[in-house]
Amino acid sequence: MSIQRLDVIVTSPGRNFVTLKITTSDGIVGWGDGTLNGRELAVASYLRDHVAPTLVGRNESAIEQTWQYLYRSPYWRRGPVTMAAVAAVDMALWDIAAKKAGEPLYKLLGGASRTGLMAYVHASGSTIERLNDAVAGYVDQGFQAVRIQSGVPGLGQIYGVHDAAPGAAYEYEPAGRPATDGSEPAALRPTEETWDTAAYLRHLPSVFAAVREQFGGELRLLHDGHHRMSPIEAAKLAKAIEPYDPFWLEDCTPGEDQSALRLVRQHSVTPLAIGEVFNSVHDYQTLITERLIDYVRSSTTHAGGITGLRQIMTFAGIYGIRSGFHGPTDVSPVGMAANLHLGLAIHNFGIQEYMPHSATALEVFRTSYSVDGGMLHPGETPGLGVELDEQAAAAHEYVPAYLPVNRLRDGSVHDW
Ligand code: EZ4
Ligand code: CO
Repeated sequence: MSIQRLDVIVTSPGRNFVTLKITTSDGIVGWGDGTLNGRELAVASYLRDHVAPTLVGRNESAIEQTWQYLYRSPYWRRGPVTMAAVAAVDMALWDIAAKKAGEPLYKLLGGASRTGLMAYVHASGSTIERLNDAVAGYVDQGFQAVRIQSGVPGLGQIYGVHDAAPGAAYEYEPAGRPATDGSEPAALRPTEETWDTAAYLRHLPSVFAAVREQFGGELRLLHDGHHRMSPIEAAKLAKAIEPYDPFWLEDCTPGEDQSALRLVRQHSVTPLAIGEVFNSVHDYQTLITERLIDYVRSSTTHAGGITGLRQIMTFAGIYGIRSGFHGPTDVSPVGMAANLHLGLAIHNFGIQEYMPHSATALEVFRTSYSVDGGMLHPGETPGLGVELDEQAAAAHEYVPAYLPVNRLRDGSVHDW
């Protein structure tokens, strides 16, 4: 048996997704997610032009060997485009292997280490009152962990903050269809947001205080700093929110500066999570060996698939570091399912981010994972348990969409 065909499907049911379909000579189909928010077509070309031609005729069951081949043979290692492409192939091959075995994928990864995966969801509001309303909606649904993001007085729209109608799903999509800049022919530009770290640092402790006041001590509260602070600013924030017992502070500094977290650790016991923009175990070397983080934020989609993320989690496990896999809507349902199977199997699972996909996206991707009482489960369907409906996918053409640009008040570009 061998790999017979690889097809790359770019579809945009409300947002863009890159999906790889691998078909074997005996007609089994495997699906992989290679979505890279704002750079989707780069991954699609990498797969179509550089990967697909080299894989036809290879043994589809040689998953580890194929991973190493795609990682080492191009000479140019790592990087988000490469590793999203590797991820797509890796997931599709694991999907095929599990379908051939007639088992849900987690059983091939060592079987279930737990009965379900604790999820955290996104609550946000332009004001503390609106944020608390959003948190209350999730608590009513049985969620035990909530990420809290709020507006900052004096700033307008900021990343990750959206006022949902009471009781409605959080359908905020950070990648917006770009505005045209008025030129002819029209040039597309990401939208722009204004940022002020001092204003944010002054405000955020009061947000934690208000949510704790309303919901008590048991609810797990998370917060995402979106890479916006310098090391000393991050230390200040980590220390300031410590009395409110945060579950974690995410991306307090730009992740690529690994030693920055030494300074944060010196000042605070607030647990730290980082890694959604990382793509290999090497990005974590200092963070893990020096125990500078508590949670790994990578997803299968951006870290070389199940094989790549499993390497990271094995390494992290030796240091007692747990998973907090990235699960935004720009990880497709295929990537989400891969996260869930891996999370169910590994010993050092921590928590799983859960941002539900839109109804339109779920008409294209048919899923069998579930959420119940705040717990996720990948389901018992053989393989990953997600199938893409190609006819439905074809109805949604790619639309350019980019994450916003973050600027300080003086117009300079800021980390975000
Ligand atoms: O900014 O997935 O923790 N989640 C996040 C996300 C990321 C987007 C980037 O594509 O920070 O909203
Ligand atoms: Co984040």
